[in-house]
Parts: sequence; C-alpha cells; structure tokens
Amino acid sequence: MWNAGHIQRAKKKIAELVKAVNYVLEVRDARAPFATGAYEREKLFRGKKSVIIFNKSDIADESVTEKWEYFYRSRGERIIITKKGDRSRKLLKMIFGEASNVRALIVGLPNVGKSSFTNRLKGRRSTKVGAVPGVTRGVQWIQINDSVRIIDTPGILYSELFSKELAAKLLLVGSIVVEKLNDWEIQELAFDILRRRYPGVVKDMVGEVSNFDEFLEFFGRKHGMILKGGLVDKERASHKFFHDVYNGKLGRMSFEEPEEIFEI
Ligand SMILES: Nc1nc2c(ncn2[C@@H]2O[C@H](COP(=O)(O)OP(=O)(O)O)[C@@H](O)[C@H]2O)c(=O)[nH]1
Ligand SMILES: [Mg+2]
Repeated sequence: MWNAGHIQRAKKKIAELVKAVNYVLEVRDARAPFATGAYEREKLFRGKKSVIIFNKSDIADESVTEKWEYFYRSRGERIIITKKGDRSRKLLKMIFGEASNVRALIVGLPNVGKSSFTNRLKGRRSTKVGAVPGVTRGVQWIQINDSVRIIDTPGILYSELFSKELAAKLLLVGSIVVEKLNDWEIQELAFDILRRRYPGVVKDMVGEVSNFDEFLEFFGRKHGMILKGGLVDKERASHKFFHDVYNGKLGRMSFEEPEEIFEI
C-alpha cells in the first residue's frame, strides 16, 4: 500500500506542477467523492482556481451523486460531473466557460480516471506546444484551443490513510488495488460497506452469507475457482470480486453519502 515516502514525493511533485498553472482540476471517483478527495487540498491548491471533477458517474448511484453535488456546491466548490464518452467541447465549456489564458493541471488519486479524463478533454485537435518551464524534464503543454492549455501528465495524489474505513472505500473504487493490499481486515470492511448499502446485490450473487469469508466460498465456487484438493481459491475469488466492483460490473453503486461524514 502507500507509504510515507510515496506521499511525500507525490506532494513535492504536485507542488512543482501547480506552480505552472492557474487552474487545478481535481478528479475524484463519483462513487466515493469524499474518500477520493485530495488531502490538504486547500494548502496544495492555494491561489488557484480549483474544480472538482466527479468522474465515472456512469457507474455511480445517480441519486447519491446529486447529494454530493449539492453538498459541495453549497460549500462554494465548483463541481463538474463526467463520464466515459463525454465530449471535449461540452466539457471545456462547462469547466472554463469563456475564460481565456487557461493553464490547467489535472490531479487525483490513482485510478480515478485522470488519464481518461485528460484524453476526453483533449479531443482530437489538440497539439503539444513545448516543455513546461521550471518542472521536471519531459512534461509538456498541450494546447486544446485558443484559450486552454493543459499539462500532459496528471499529478498523482496519495491520501493520508487515516482510517481503515477510508482505505476500504479506496479499495472499493480501485484506487487501492486488491493485489497490492495484504490486509484482510480492509477487504472485509469493504465488503461490509458494499453489503450494507446494497444487500440485494450480494444476495443475488450468492444468497444469504454471514461474512466475507463465506461470501468468497460461494462466489469462488460459482466461478469455478477451485484449487487442487477441492478447496476454493479465495484469493482469486476476492480479486475477481473487487475488480467487478471497480469496473461497475455489479451495477451502479456509491459507497458514501455526505450525511454519513458531515453534520448537515
Ligand atoms: N465506467 C467508467 N470507467 C472509467 C471512466 N474513466 C476512467 N475509467 C476507467 O478507470 C480505470 C482507470 O482510469 P485511468 O484514466 O487510467 O486512471 P488514472 O490512474 O487516474 O489515470 C480505467 O480502467 C478506465 O477505463 C468513466 O468515466 N467511467
Ligand atoms: Mg493514468
């Protein structure tokens, strides 16, 4: 999982990139828009126009996304909701309106869709227009139209994992990848969060089960994940389960709501 070294290096890198821009587009996963938020964002993005992008809205629970949108807007944040397939022109208009001389940086946690969103925004007519001065070699400006340019490499943020609950939500959206996590407790917690919100989905897959271990027993068997000797390969089963969740294969889901986290 992420360690202090990771986090420190990433922060330094972001601070360097932020200096070159006047806009920061913070991509989050719409299924967990608080958990995937930048830690210490006020400090990191100080003095910049910032926009929060709820990505993967196609696989989030629409009514929950609306709650988050309302919640953040009422706190004065700019929110843009997007998904696979959105067109560059529409996005540019929504995000930047008539602004000119836009220089933007895209940031976010691993796997929230920074690269996908960058490509979506770029559209087809954008061109590389040279190195970004003052930052690590190889980082380029991409000119999208007369008024907007973006940095070609998104900045990666790592959250300070201050609770198991937070880590579990990041596991559910694939920002922490199950293969890299040797923590059974967080997997169990993630399963419990999902089941608490969507009991019917779990029941439809395996019937009534009392815990994650039992779930994997049924889920693994159902998918033919049997080891020599007839035992279920629970590790493989768990990997498949979480990948199905990441990709929205179990249907549209959201893993947190504003009123569970904030007093409103
Ligand atoms: N359903 C859905 N999947 C998305 C969306 N945006 C990105 N993804 C998927 O999420 C995964 C991570 O995306 P990527 O752009 O590589 O994330 P990055 O690590 O933040 O750059 C990939 O499998 C993408 O296909 C979206 O809007 N909807
Ligand atoms: Mg990427």
